[in-house]
Amino acid sequence: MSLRTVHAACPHDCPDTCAIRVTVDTAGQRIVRIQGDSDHPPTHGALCTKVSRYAERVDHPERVLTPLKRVGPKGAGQFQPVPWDEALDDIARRLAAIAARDPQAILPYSYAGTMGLVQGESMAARFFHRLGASRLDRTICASAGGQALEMTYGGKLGMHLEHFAESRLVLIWGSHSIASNLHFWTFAQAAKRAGAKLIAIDPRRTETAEKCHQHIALLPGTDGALALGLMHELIVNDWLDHDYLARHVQGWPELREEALAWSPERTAAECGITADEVRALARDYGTTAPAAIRLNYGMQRVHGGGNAVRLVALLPCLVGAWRHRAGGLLLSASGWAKPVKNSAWLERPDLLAGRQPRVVNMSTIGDDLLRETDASPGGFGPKIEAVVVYNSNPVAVAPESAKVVAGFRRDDLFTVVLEHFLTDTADHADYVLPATTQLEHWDAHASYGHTWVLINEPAIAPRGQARSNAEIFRQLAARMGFDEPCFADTDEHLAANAFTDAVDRDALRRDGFVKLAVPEAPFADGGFATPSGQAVATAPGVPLPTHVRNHECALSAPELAARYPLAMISPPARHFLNSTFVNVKSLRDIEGEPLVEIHASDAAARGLVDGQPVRVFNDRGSYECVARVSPRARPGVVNGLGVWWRKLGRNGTNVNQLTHQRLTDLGAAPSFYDCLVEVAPL
Ligand SMILES: Nc1nc2c(c(=O)[nH]1)N[C@H]1C(S)=C(S)[C@@H](COP(=O)(O)OP(=O)(O)OC[C@H]3O[C@@H](n4cnc5c(=O)[nH]c(N)nc54)[C@H](O)[C@@H]3O)O[C@H]1N2
Ligand SMILES: Nc1nc2c(c(=O)[nH]1)N[C@H]1C(S)=C(S)[C@@H](COP(=O)(O)OP(=O)(O)OC[C@H]3O[C@@H](n4cnc5c(=O)[nH]c(N)nc54)[C@H](O)[C@@H]3O)O[C@H]1N2
Ligand code: SF4
Ligand SMILES: [Mo]
Repeated sequence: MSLRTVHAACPHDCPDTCAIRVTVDTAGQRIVRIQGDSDHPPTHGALCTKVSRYAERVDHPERVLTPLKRVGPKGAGQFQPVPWDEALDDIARRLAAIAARDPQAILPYSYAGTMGLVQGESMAARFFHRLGASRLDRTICASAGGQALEMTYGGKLGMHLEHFAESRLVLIWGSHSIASNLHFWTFAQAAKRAGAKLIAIDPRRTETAEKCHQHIALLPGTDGALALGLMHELIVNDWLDHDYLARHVQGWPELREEALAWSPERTAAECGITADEVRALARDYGTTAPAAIRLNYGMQRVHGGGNAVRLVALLPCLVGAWRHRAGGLLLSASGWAKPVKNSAWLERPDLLAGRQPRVVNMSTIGDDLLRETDASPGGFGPKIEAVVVYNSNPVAVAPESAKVVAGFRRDDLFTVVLEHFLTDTADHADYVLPATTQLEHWDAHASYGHTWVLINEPAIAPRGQARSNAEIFRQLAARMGFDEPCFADTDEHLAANAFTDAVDRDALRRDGFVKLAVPEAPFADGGFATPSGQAVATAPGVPLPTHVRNHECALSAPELAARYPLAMISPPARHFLNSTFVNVKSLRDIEGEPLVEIHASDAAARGLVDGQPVRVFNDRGSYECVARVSPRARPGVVNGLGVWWRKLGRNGTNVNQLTHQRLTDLGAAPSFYDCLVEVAPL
């Protein structure tokens, strides 16, 4: 047996972006071992359960290994294999016919199935820019918090992951780290062993919250109020860093006025917690240094998510936490890599050649697939006639599934899906094209949870007839007659040049990863990336952040709450990654079956017992699953875990049957966790 070990990077939408070593038997193309790279400081050789079983995904018996053409009705998932040339010729012919009328009737739909710079938006972006297709606003996950960070700090910038180990107080705010940010949890544990206090702020009593010293179970969508209440206490007790505020915060006097309106009592009433919890949390935060906040995207999936992130992001400025490298905040670190990514070269927006195709928000795909042509000024524009999906599973993950499904079932919609598996979305395709996995292709990665960049070398040859996303778009480009030289760039060339010369390429190839040059304590002396160089509370054209209530809650929508009194959040399941891995049996067996966690008092009021099949419903639909009567749920809030594949669920639905398409205050993102429901026995 001849063994070879290559450097890889985990491609999944996870802040950890682990460095991986893959060992293969080159003769048999067998995957021998997949292990974390112990030399990589932020991820130190540990992989999560999902990816340590990656071979099960790559060599899954149900993997799509040939191009497939639809033979049954739309959505039935009935296909027959066809040769590559036949599929690509037909797809190019049909796209060209639509483009001849208006290329904007073609919509690319992609997200972070892989976070790779090559198999994400490189050749695909070149292709759609050259075509003049509609542009996709990629809002489904992080744009509310992202815009909030841009407004406050001037970019998606935050602490180094590794420095959390030295913090004395760690607020784990809207983050189930053990599930979704495992390597952060390792550093938080190190801090705990050294005497730090850990506090979780989360409506759900997660395994992470359980292992913290304290858990504050606020109502979903009330984080902005909590941040203001904390500021109130920091002000009245004078736990402020006046020098830092004066020099490095723009709009502090106005923010101070706003915060003084949020007494602990008012805050507690809004958040569904006690005034003493507010006071004690403020005391801990105001009197412990260095204090660090690990904020995660879960808390911004509500109407006021953007304002809430702005308010939480200002807290470290009030107490001067940024002065220490182990103080401050981390929501996303992706902005640190922005200057070293060759994005314009990878994606070539110049191929638009002055055209400005309309922009479609991926989070309202349900409504948008059902829209007719509206050519009036400011109108929707042409009806969507074709969708090309890659790195995403919108039928499962987008809000208000009933509409998404109806859209994808349109007989007059031409749908191409690049996939590894027959997902709920692939079932709706006219053509499914077999894509390679991370073990079979080149890529280059930055991270949103740490400050390193990584390379991914192919470990095995493509399985079956699979081709990389970039290769598929290269071949479509050739058939469409796009003859610009950039359409000849190979995957290896794209990966090798994904970063600027600021990244040491030899070291990247040799070690698999390189650390970015980011200051130890980036805002110790201000220096934010905003125009003023200060953290912004308010500035000309930038309104003061305030608490914005949920679209759907008892205070904002009392009539709706009378019919649907329970707030439902739908955070990630630990052994799935969004809808990825749901079809890997050993992982699905750990998760069991689709369920909703409900507090004993809410269960008793509805005559429900643990394990009972239930219907979770609202005006948008009904989702059948099992009730788990559990202290993980707080009164008034139910937790529908994970984005299951609809076809593996009880009645062919998942939680998104219940969610709506109303957007967040900033960033035009979905508000998945801002959703009222009722639960009844089935
Ligand atoms: N295992 C696993 N890991 C993942 C993912 C996955 O699906 N599975 N998803 C990945 C993706 S796409 C992302 S974007 C990242 C981050 O994804 P996040 O969605 O941030 O993931 P979590 O940290 O698991 O969950 C967020 C936590 O926020 C809590 N929460 C919900 N609503 C509120 C609220 O209003 N306020 C507060 N304070 N808390 C709230 C939830 O109960 C949950 O415990 O994780 C990534 N990592
Ligand atoms: N109710 C509810 N809904 C949610 C969330 C929630 O918390 N609650 N979370 C939201 C969040 S944070 C996000 S980020 C979105 C995620 O939504 P998506 O980005 O759609 O993520 P996945 O569901 O993981 O689907 C990714 C797909 O890409 C495929 N894929 C992976 N690698 C490749 C590749 O190299 N080539 C090709 N062609 N395909 C590949 C995988 O097989 C998988 O089917 O979901 C959102 N939806
Ligand atoms: S999913 Fe996250 S924790 Fe798991 S291997 Fe990938 S990057 Fe690491
Ligand atoms: Mo996400």
